[in-house]
Amino acid sequence: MQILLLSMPDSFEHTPTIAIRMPNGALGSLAGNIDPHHRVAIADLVLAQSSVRRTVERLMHEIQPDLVGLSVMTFQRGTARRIISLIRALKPDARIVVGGYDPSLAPDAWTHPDLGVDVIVRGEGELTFRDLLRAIENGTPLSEVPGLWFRERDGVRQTPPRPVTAVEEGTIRPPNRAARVLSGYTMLGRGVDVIETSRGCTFDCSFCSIIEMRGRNFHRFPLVHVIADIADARARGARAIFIVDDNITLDIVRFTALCQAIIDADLTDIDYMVQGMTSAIAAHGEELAPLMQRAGFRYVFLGIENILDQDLVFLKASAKNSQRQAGRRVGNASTAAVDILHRHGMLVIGGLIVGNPDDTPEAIDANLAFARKYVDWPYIQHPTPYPGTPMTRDFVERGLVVNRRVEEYDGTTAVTRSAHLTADEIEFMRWKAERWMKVRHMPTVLRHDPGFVLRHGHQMLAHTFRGTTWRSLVGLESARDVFERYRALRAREREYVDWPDPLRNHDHADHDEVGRALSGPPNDNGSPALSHAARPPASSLTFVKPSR
Ligand code: B12
Ligand code: SF4
Repeated sequence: MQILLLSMPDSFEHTPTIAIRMPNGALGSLAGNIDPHHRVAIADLVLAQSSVRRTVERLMHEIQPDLVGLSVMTFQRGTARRIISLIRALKPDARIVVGGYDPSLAPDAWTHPDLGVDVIVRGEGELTFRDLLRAIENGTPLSEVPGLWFRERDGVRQTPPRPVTAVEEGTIRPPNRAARVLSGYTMLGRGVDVIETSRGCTFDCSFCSIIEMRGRNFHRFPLVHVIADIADARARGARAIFIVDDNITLDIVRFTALCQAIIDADLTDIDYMVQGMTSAIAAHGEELAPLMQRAGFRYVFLGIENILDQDLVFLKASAKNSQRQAGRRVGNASTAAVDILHRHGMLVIGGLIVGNPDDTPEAIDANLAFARKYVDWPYIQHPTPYPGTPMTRDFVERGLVVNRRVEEYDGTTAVTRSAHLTADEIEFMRWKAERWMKVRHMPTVLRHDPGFVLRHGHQMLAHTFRGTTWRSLVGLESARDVFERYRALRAREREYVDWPDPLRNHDHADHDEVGRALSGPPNDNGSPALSHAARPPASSLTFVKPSR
C-alpha cells in the first residue's frame, strides 16, 4: 500500500517557524512500525507553511496514496478538515485516517459524514495502525482491530480501546526517519529531531491531556534503544534533539543513567532539550544537573505552571511543584530548580499558566514578575479547555469558557475568563510582558548561534513584535492598538490552507461537538485508558453556556 502521513502546518506563538520547525514524533514512529512492504512518506507541513495547498497537491500527485493519515491537535482541527477535503477532491478513493490528541479525545468531532474521515485511531497508534493496514489489506473486518472508530454504510462503529503498550518489551520498533519527504527542520539554524525515552505520567495535572489519553502509567524504552535512536537522528543531521517524553523526571535514576549513556556513547555534541518537574530537579538536581550538563542538555522546559499555591491547587499541580524536607512540603520548588539548572550552565524555558478561574491582576502580575526574574525563555500560556481534561470540566461548570472556536485553542489565546478579568484582559497582560522577556534572551542565542541570529534576528524580532508600527514606537498609538493589530494578524495567520472547510455550512456542528467533548467525564482511575466506551452517550452530555 502507498501511505502518506501528514502533520498539520499550524504553529503557535512560542515556536515561531522562522526559528523552530520540528518533526512530529508520532509519524516517524507510526512509519517505523508498519509492515515493511508498505511504501510510506511523511510530510510535516510545518515545513511548507506558506505553500500548504501546493505541497499537498504535489505529494498526492507524486505518491498517489491509497491511505492518508493525519496527526491532529485540537487547535489544528479546522486546518485538518480543509486538508482532508482537498485530498478527497484530488483522490476520492484514498482512505482517510486521523489520529493524535484531538481525534483520540474528541472523536465525535471527526464523525460528520461531510468531513470524509474513514477511520479514527484512538490513543497510542503504532500497533493499531499496523493492524488496521493488515485488516484493510487482508479484507478482514475492522471490528477486529482494537482502538478504532470507523465508518460503515450505516454509521460509525467503535471497537474496544487498546491497552497501552509496554514499550520496555521491545514491542515498538524505532522510528523510520527515512520516510520524511520534506526538508528544513531547524532549531535556531541547527538540524533538529525528536526522540522519546519513555511514555506516560503518573501525575494528574488538571490541564493535561495525558491521563485521559492513556491512563496513569509510565513505560520506559530500553536505554540501548534510546541511544541507537539518538545516533540515528544524529547521523541524519540532528544537532539539537527535543526529548518528547511526557515526564522523564518520574524516574530520576534512569534519567541519570541516560545522561551517562549519552556521555559513554559520545553523543554529547548535540543540544538536548527536555521537559521536567521542578520538584524532581530541586530534589535531585545536585547529582543530576552536572551529568545533564556533560551530556549536552541546553534547555530545560520546567512545568512551573504557577507560583501561587491556590492556583497550583486548581491546576492539581501542587505535588509536582513542591519542595520537600524530611517528607514535608516547605514551599514551591521552582526557584530551587531554576537555580540548580543555571548553576550548571543550562537555560530554563518557564512553563506558566495564567488566567486561572480566581486570578486577579495581582495574581497574574506575580507570575509575570517571577518569569521576568527567573526564566530565560518564557512559555506562558492560558488555561485552555482541551477535550476530556478535568480542568475543562471546571471551567465549563463555572461558565468561564468564552470562546469555543477551537482553532484558537493554541495556548496563547485566552479562551477563558477568570472571576475577576475578561479573557481579553488576561491575554493582553501576558502578551505585553512576554515580548520583552523574549528580547532579553536574544544575546544568549546570538552567542550560541551567531550566524542564524545575524541572518534571521530581524525576522525573529518582527515576529515577536508584530503589530508594532512607527506610530506606536513614538507613542502615538497605545499598546492596546498594537495588541488589536497583533490579534488581527494572528487570526489571518491561521488560514493555512487555501481550500474551503467542508463543514463551513454547519456553523454549529463543530461547536456542538466541542461542547460535548469539553464536558466529558475524566478517566481518573488510570485504567483502562480511553474509557469513552464506558461513558454516557455523547449526546447526553451538555455544554454549559458561558455566561458572557
Ligand atoms: C513534545 C510535545 C510538544 C513539542 C512538539 C515537538 C514535535 N514537533 O513533536 C512542543 C514543545 C513544540 C509542543 C508544542 C505544543 N503543544 Co505539545 N506536547 C508535546 C508532548 C509532551 C508529547 C507529544 C509527543 O510527541 N509524544 C510522543 C508521540 C510518539 O506520541 P503522540 O504524539 O501521542 O502520538 C501517538 C498517538 O497520539 C497516535 N497518533 C498521533 N498522530 C497520529 C496520526 C495517525 C494517522 C495515527 C494513526 C495515530 C496517531 O499514535 C502516536 C504513536 O503512539 C504532549 C503530551 C504531554 N504530556 O504534554 C504535548 C501536547 C501534545 N501538546 C499540546 C499542545 C496544546 C501544544 C501547543 C498548542 C501548546 C503547548 N501546550 O505547548 C504547542 C503547539 C505546537 C505547534 N504545532 O506549534 C497538547 C495537545 C492537546 C490537544 N488536545 O490538542 C498536549 C497533549 C499537552 C497537553 N496540553 O495536554 N508540544
Ligand atoms: S506532570 Fe506533566 S505530563 Fe504529568 S500530568 Fe502533569 S503536566 Fe501532564
